[in-house]
Amino acid sequence: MLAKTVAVALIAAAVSAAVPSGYENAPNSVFNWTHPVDGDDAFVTSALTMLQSIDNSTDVDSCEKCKSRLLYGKAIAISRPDLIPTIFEKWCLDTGNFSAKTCSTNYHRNTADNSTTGSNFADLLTLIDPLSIDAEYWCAYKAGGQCNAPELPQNLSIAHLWNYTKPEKAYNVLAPGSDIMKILHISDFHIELDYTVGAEANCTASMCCTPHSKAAKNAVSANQTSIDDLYTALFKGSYYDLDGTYHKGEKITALSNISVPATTFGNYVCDAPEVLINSSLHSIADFQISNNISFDFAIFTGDLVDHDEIQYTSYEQCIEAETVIFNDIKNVFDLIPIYPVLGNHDTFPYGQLAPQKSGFQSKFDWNANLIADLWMDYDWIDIDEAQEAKTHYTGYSVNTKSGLKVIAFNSNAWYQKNEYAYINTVEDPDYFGVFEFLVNELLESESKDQRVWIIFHIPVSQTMLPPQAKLFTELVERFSPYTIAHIFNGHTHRDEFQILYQNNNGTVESKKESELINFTWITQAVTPWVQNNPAWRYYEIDTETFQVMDVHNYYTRLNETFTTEADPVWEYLYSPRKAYPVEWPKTSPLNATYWHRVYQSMLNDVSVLQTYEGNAKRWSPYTSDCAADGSCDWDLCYVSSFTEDEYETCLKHYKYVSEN
Ligand SMILES: *[C@@H]1O[C@H](CO)[C@@H](O)[C@H](O)[C@H]1NC(C)=O
Ligand SMILES: *[C@@H]1O[C@H](CO)[C@@H](O)[C@H](O)[C@H]1NC(C)=O
Ligand SMILES: *[C@@H]1O[C@H](CO)[C@@H](O)[C@H](O)[C@H]1NC(C)=O
Ligand SMILES: *[C@@H]1O[C@H](CO)[C@@H](O)[C@H](O)[C@H]1NC(C)=O
Ligand SMILES: *[C@@H]1O[C@H](CO)[C@@H](O)[C@H](O)[C@H]1NC(C)=O
Ligand SMILES: *[C@@H]1O[C@H](CO)[C@@H](O)[C@H](O)[C@H]1NC(C)=O
Ligand SMILES: *[C@@H]1O[C@H](CO)[C@@H](O)[C@H](O)[C@H]1NC(C)=O
Ligand SMILES: *[C@@H]1O[C@H](CO)[C@@H](O)[C@H](O)[C@H]1NC(C)=O
Ligand SMILES: *[C@@H]1O[C@H](CO)[C@@H](O)[C@H](O)[C@H]1NC(C)=O
Ligand SMILES: *[C@@H]1O[C@H](CO)[C@@H](O)[C@H](O)[C@H]1NC(C)=O
Ligand SMILES: *[C@@H]1O[C@H](CO)[C@@H](O)[C@H](O)[C@H]1NC(C)=O
Ligand SMILES: *[C@H]1O[C@H](CO)[C@@H](O)[C@H](O)[C@H]1NC(C)=O
Repeated sequence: MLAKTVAVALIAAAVSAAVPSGYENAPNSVFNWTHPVDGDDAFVTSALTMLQSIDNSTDVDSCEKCKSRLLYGKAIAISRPDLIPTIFEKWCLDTGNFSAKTCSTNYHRNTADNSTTGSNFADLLTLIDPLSIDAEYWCAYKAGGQCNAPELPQNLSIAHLWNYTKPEKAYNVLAPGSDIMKILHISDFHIELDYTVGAEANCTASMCCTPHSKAAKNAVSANQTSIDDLYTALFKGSYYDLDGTYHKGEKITALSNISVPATTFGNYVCDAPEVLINSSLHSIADFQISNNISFDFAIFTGDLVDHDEIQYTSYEQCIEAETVIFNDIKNVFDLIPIYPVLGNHDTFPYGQLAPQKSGFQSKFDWNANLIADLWMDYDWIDIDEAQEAKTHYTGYSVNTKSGLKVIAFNSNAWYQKNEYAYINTVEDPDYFGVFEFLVNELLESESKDQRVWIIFHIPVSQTMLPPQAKLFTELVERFSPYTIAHIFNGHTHRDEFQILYQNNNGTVESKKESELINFTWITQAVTPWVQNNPAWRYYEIDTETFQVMDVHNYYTRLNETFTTEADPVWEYLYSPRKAYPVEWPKTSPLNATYWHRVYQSMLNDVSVLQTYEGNAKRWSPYTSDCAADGSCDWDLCYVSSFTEDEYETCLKHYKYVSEN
């Protein structure tokens, strides 16, 4: 409920208006307010006074204030959504609590030049129910924790989508056959389009390795000569030709006043220059040639656009990043089909995606149309699948030649940074229609005894809204082990896995081998951002059950490219079967049981934990020393949790490091 002081302030400005249906009982009729008639300036001033009154009130907590702002914002948005960005950006600045950058990112009206989301916020206000749990979720995740995350309603379910009964056969665990196919998994390229050889790579408060990198304070080191010796690979304009031959560019000297110059192939605090992306792609092509194999297909789990600041992230650059990378992939892999998904960066503005039901979907059609057509042009998906992708926010399903079905969806639908994800989170938790799409695909496959892989960018545990995370796990449980063979994610840039248990209450004791449901693969990135070596992997897949029998990881040591004239050397990193001390028959798949035992081994032996953490970062120079300071212990909670709630519970309440 609105506190009295706030409500009084709201009433003070009331003139008269129709109350939208459903809000008849809103506190003191907040909707009984229309803008002053003497122009927009007066409207804005009046609105700011109202927001100020909310801030000034002393007997309400930050959560109530945040919800009041949404309620009041909605009252404005009903009649003047166009003024929302102006009002809220000004309010944000006036509070003195937020940087100009934060206020601009969150509230400045949308333009094609900068990735600001004020117009998306206005869209949200017109649709959100500010008296519902949605407002609490918004205030928790979009407004920096002004509310605590609300209690997850226990009765959430999407079981009606599959007619409640799980058929007997769907409990069957299938045994692998004897043939293998090889599938490539690549992810998170994050091309830095304005990567500049010689620019500052030791920068503050900006993206490094760009013309706009802000140099670190006192950046020029006392021993500049030694720094120059450490970073000599300054070849501007280097590239690979279509045959994969590397052409070294012109040697330059670093700009003056640079403490650490950005070298040809990248730096650990920068996103990937295109030449690094092509180096990774050609290393894969070379691998196929030297081993005389061809991948049957590849999956790409998202993120093409870089992490640059909003004023350097434009609509044009989003399109350029998407088209440049898919074009590079097509050039190198030619006839090998790639099944991609888009990531949280692959949209404009950042992280946004509107449901069709919302009426705002047309703001994002350009992306779905561009991407679906591009994938179709490259022969990765056919015209029907492209049509499906256009209507499902670039989600689609493909029946591969091998008989496996790959289902891809756009995880921005449930992303905590997406304004549109806060509409009907609980009332209509499938507001995007993604669950219905997934379930229909899975039911169809189940009825045909077909196996399925599900691919999406953001793992369930990473900033997925809790109601949708819960429903997704319900779905995974329903369709495991018979239909869902595997789940693949990217996003974290680390090489990780996460296990789903039946009754996980965060304690080590509750994570029982007898209660395994499934797990997800999270793959490495090609971008070195932040502090990782670039990497890719391929799987050995059983051609009967489409389970992973082994996985082979390749990487390059980026620091070795800092001084060399040559292009990166890509090397074999590891296979879990050899790296982890878990007895596992060659004929058994790397399934949830296998990963549960790897987890147990990490729990009991810090050297195994170290192996995991090193592999997660591909042994970059920034790899933690796990034995030294317990700095890897969080991994133990992380790998044994599937949702953010499970992970937080594990971290907060329970001892997760074993006694011995
Ligand atoms: C709106 O405000 C006017 C003037 O204060 C009042 O007469 C009217 O009853 C209010 N309407 C509602 C729905 O609260
Ligand atoms: C809110 O408080 C500030 C600082 O005390 C004051 O300047 C401002 O007039 C107040 N605004 C309202 C609407 O009460
Ligand atoms: C601004 O910061 C002050 C001091 O921390 C806090 O009391 C106030 O609630 C904040 N206001 C907003 C709108 O965040
Ligand atoms: C779920 O519980 C909430 C109260 O926590 C209730 O309002 C809602 O109607 C319930 N929904 C269903 C589908 O039972
Ligand atoms: C529900 O599923 C059962 C078992 O699969 C099936 O026999 C029944 O016809 C289904 N009912 C509906 C309404 O789809
Ligand atoms: C990077 O910048 C920091 C200041 O932020 C400075 O202390 C450090 O020496 C710089 N590193 C190098 C290698 O110059
Ligand atoms: C400069 O760095 C080089 C290489 O690390 C080192 O050998 C040398 O002693 C350093 N000189 C000074 C003055 O620190
Ligand atoms: C938008 O981007 C342009 C060009 O980079 C910049 O000049 C302008 O200040 C930015 N506007 C905002 C509101 O950030
Ligand atoms: C968690 O689950 C374990 C095993 O299932 C049980 O022994 C323990 O009491 C539970 N703890 C809590 C706090 O629920
Ligand atoms: C994993 O595979 C082993 C051996 O094939 C099997 O015994 C086990 O039940 C499987 N685990 C799960 C969770 O399906
Ligand atoms: C690169 O980093 C690794 C890991 O820290 C280190 O072992 C290796 O010596 C470094 N190579 C160079 C050339 O600095
Ligand atoms: C999920 O994963 C495995 C593959 O490792 C698959 O065979 C099975 O169908 C699913 N269920 C379990 C319990 O692992």
